Amino acid sequence: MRSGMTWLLSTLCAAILATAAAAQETTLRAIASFAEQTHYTKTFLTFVDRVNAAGKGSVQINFIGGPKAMPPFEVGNALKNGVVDMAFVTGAFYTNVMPEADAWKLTERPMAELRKSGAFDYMAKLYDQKMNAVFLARYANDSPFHLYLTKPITKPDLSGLKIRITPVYRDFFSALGATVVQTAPGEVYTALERGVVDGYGWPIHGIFELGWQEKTKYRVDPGFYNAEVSVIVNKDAWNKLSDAQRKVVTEAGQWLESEGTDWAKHNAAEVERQKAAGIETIVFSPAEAQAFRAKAYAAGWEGVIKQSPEHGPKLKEFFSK
Ligand code: 173
Repeated sequence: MRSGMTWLLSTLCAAILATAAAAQETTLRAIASFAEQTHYTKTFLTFVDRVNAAGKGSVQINFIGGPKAMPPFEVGNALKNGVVDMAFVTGAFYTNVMPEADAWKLTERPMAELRKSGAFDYMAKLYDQKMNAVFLARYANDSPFHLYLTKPITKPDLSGLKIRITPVYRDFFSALGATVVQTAPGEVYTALERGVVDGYGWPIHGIFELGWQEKTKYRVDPGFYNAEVSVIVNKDAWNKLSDAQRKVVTEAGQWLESEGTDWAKHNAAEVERQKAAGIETIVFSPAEAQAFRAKAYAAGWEGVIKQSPEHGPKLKEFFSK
């Protein structure tokens, strides 16, 4: 009788616990480091919607907000420490936590290839060790950065010019002789308006969303590097998810990385829009253009290797063409 009772009770308990576990919904708190009206963050919100639809009753993402909710350069530590569970961010914003993250800008191979070659696994290990994070998906890709100016130049020489940067552009623009000023994207408009800077680095896309076309006279061609914006997840939060929950988030990540945006099409439209807005292009001679790009990569890798003598050379091998 006694053992029958115990059996009944433990069976009941097990059943109740199993039901509770199945019913338990996990919510991940997510932050974006680009403004909410940008194409970047709008697409991230589509990713969030996909998770929330497929993960109904299982896993949900609670979008906290953009850079007004948390300054971009603080996102790395917040993700590492679990203040947020998920971040939509570019490597240049968290070099304080993981200097190697800035090397994503130097990839000259598609993500699908990097995921097969060992390059992705190498980076994933660094995210694990240095950032307490899981790299879920790269969103921005196949899009160059450019130098935008309020004053014309005739050759690849930025002597006497003050240029707004992030770590993405620091080594290259410094090598071209610029005085560099680091700011978050949210401060660029005011810096241009007040004449604190004579130009800025930014990808080929996105300036209209921030109103910068009003203050931009020139775009320098060619572009250089490869813009990166990705979704990363706090490792403790990731490890707490069940396999089924991880599957939901992973599949949305795969969508974001491979189908999130047709960058070639998006960028072509942005180029047209810049032209229509009267932004002139400064085009170097073929020889100068080639030297300009070569200098970009040389300075970029030199910077990465200086920041990370241990991993920089290996990343160069993996990422370069
Ligand atoms: O703020 C920036 O210029 C920057 O570093 C960046 C990186 C990736 C995409 C857009 C901007």
